[in-house]
Order: sequence, then C-alpha cells, then structure tokens
Amino acid sequence: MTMPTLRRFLTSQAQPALDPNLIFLLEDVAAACRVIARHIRDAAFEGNRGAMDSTNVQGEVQKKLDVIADREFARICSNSPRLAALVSEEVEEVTWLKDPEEGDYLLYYDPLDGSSNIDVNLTVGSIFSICQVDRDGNREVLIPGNRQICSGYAAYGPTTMLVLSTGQGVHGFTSERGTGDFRLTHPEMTIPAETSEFAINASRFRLWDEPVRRYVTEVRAGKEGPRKRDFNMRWTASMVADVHRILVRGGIFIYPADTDNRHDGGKLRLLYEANPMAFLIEQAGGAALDGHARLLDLQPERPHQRVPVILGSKDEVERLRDYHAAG
Ligand code: P6P
Repeated sequence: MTMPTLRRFLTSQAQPALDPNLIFLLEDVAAACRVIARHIRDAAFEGNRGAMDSTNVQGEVQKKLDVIADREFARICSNSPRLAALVSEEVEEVTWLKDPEEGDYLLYYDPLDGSSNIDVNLTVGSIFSICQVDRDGNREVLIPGNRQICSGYAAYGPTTMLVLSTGQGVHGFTSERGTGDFRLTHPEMTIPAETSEFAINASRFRLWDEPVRRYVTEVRAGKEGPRKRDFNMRWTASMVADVHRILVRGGIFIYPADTDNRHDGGKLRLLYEANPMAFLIEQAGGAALDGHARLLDLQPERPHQRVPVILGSKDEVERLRDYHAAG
C-alpha cells in the first residue's frame, strides 16, 4: 500500500512491534489533532477567535483556541488504556488519571503552539511527547528526553499533518479530505547535515550573548563574509512550522537564552516543546542542544521548565556549540 493510514503504518512497523496500548494512545492523539484542526478552521464562525480574559501558568494571555485545544486533548486522550497522566502547557498541575503502573504512559503536550498566529491565519501546531512509568506507583513526570518512547506534532497549515517518531525514524502523515484519515505522505524524513537557512527572532539581537551574535553576524555577511556563502532567514513565530520546514529541507532553529529570558531559563518549554522536537530532529539525523548540552540528556527539574534551544542540521548546530564553548 503506497499511502497507508496511521493505524496500518503503526501496526505494520517492521521493527519490534509497538505496544497496542501505545497505538491506541497515538490514535487518540491523532483524533484530538483532527478535532483541533476543525475548531481552528471554524473558529470565525463559532466565535472562537481572539483571547480569553485569562492567563495560563506561563503568564501568557490565553487564546480561546488554546483552552479549546487543551480541553479536546484531555477529553479525547483521557480514556486511553494505560495512560496514567497528562502534562499540559495550559495546566499548572499534573493530571493523574489512575494510579501509575509500570509500563503506563505519560502524555506531555502543548495543545496549541504558536497561537499568536491564529488570528493572522498562519500555521500553528500541537506538540506531544510520550514517556513510560518505570515502576508501579511512581508518580514522577520529570523524565529526561532520552527516555521518550515517542514524540510528534500536528501542523495546522495549508494541509493538516501529523509528524511523529516511535524511535524508528520520522514519518509524516497528511489528513485526507473526507475521511480525515492521516495517510503516510512523508516517509523517512531526514535532515541534511549542511544548510544555508537559519531561523531566529532577529529583533532580539541586542539581547543575545556573544556566541549567537557571532553566528548570526557571520551568516548575515553571506559570501563576502567568513562563511563564504549566502544564507536565507525564516522566522514564523511558530515552532511547529519552523521545525517542520527543517524536517522537510534542513535548517537551524535558534531560540537562545538572552538577557531578557535568562532568569526563566529561556523561552521554550523543555518537557512539551524542546524534548519532543529534539527527539524528532535526532531521529531525522540532526542535532539538538541547549547551547552546550544535548537537550535530551537534560534532567528536568520542574514541569514547565524553560530551556535555550538550538536544533536542526548537524553541521550548523555543532558550529554554534563550538562558538558557545569558545565563549
Ligand atoms: P517569539 C510560540 O509562542 C513559541 O512558543 C514558539 O512556537 C515560537 O518558536 C516562539 O514562541 C516564538 O517566539 O519571540 O518570536 O514570539
């Protein structure tokens, strides 16, 4: 079958067969993403554009669709067999669904990432990560990214895509008109080691440390500069869209610590943004660091902990790592 459905793909994985309960959970995540895509599409007709008069645990003003997306994730996934807890960007506390047993799953998610793009009709996404309970009764959710079982994202753009990895490469599925089924359209997504495209919010130049300023100054200098080739810049203010572009054609994504966000640890959240994206990037042959260390090796200290993020094409990520090491 050339474009198997998500279920056919997951059940026919040649590598060690996936736990049926993980397949059930991934199908529930996919269902939640399909429902969220419909809410986004119909938001203008259902009075769901714009902001709530509330803020989330991050201190960010919540969009109506942030709240709806979080509610749909919880509603659709909570009955998944062997799912023990939910960790959501929109909810301060961990939601325990059952007494954890060894092998149960933990679902971490950013239900609607980049939601500031919603009202201007640009691509947004949902990001998810799945880990496992390592022993009966262990209510620990602060698990390093190198123990993720699976991660992925939905991209709500010109098409609705689901991109995920269960540790056997990265694969992209597109929701087809009519049934809404996710069908395999982007098998084995890989990232070239070399790239000439970088993604960073350049308006923050004055806030960056010297290694990042050096890197961006050099790539902006183009072929007349030390890199001896021209670079292109993209910044969508939607991590899902920027990471998807990198998985499709390469690139480097940089959200560094800076003088404005350093006291928070950075901008992006470790458990449900950095770790799931880092898992995908590494599975696709790229690299993902906090500037010095491998993101997947960081020991989380808080559920909503923030970290610096540098990820994408290996040659560029390692160059920026070397600049950080040189200070
Ligand atoms: P800035 C969206 O709010 C987000 O968490 C990521 O999706 C995105 O990469 C980043 O923040 C955008 O940050 O500083 O450009 O608004």
